[in-house]
Amino acid sequence: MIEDMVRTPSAVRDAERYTAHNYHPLPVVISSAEGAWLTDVDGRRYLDCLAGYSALNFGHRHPTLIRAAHEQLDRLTLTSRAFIHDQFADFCRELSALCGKDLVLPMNTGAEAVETGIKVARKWGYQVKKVAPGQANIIVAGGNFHGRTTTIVSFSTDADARADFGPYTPGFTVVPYGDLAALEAAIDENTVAVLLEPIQGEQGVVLPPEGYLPGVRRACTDRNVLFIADEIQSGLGRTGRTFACDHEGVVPDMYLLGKALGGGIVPVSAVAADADVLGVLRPGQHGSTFGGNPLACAVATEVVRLLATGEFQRRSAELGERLRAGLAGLLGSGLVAVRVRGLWAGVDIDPALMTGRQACERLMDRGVLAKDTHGSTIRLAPPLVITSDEIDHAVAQLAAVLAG
Ligand code: IF1
Repeated sequence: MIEDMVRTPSAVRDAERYTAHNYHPLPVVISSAEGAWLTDVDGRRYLDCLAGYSALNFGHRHPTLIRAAHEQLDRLTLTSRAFIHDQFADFCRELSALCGKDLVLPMNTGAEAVETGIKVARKWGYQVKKVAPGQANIIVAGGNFHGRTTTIVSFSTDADARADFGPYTPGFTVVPYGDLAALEAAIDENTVAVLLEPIQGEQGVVLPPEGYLPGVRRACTDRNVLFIADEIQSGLGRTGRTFACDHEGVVPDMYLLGKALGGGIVPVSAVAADADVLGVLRPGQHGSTFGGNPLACAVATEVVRLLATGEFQRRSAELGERLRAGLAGLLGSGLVAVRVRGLWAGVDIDPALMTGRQACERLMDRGVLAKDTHGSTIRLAPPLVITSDEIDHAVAQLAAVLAG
């Protein structure tokens, strides 16, 4: 059955028949990948401009990361939180140094990191800020995407992500993204945290207004509120800096990390914060079966070391300017708006021309894989190993699609 599915051109439809979540994937079945390139079951090659929603910042199968995984697979893959293993200390020490924070708490998926951040902020609120029991409130932004657990979708403003998953978790206040006055007005004695994506990915790479993030930082400091930055998609080199917050010199109280932290090999996420915040957790109060497992730590430590060189941040910044110039050249020729930071772009296509989905299907026919976010917006987020020629190639294919 599986063999048949993979071989036949209707493999995607067959896969959708046998799976519950409907991602409405593009009609392509990938069988191998290297660097910025994917190969499908029929041997066709595609330039990857989605990079696993930014989980593949270092490219497919980066040799350093694959080697680390192979070596660890031959030694130890899993213990438990009850027995520390020999990869754990390096991972926590080197990731905390990269973040400039005292402590790191490893989990697996981005949503688990977000849930952990919510739990830690609430516990900090009750034990440190002395918020009345059960009254902790967290401010979030409209247009947010932080994952798909029932608590996280409770504060989503996306009907598709939220509808019919109630009853919803209370304790969240939604304010318009980018509106500092609204955020300041929403803070009260029960506010324990502000949870934000520094750049909103799913909304179509929506950049914060100049000064917004520093303003949030100041408001949180002044009002004794934790600033939690969800850098699961925007972090780890994607925008040309280690963290998207770095562009405005903002240091949050807590970083939420995931996606690229696992090098495109294993799910790895983490919460990084100082001891006065993460220290509220005592043994037995939080954890997970696979969080911080030896294989995850071995790969993620090498990811941190790749980032510590600054090479990927530099590539993202320099090549991002080439991407920006290329896309700006299409404004008025099918594009109505372009938003770029590093190698991360959201482009709005003239809705009269086509939808984002249609654009992505036509790009696929031209050997470029990208993903629409909604309406006529598509996101371009190639692996940071992409070359300048490949960027020019991707832009040229988009130009051809827009020209019809
Ligand atoms: C899907 C979107 C992107 C994230 C941020 C937490 C998470 C994500 C900023 C949760 C995950 C993924 C999930 C995937 C598609 C993709 C996505 F389209 F959903 F919104 F990237 F923009 N914070 N984003 O972007 O991390 O639990 O998935 O590891 O669920 O459709 P996760």
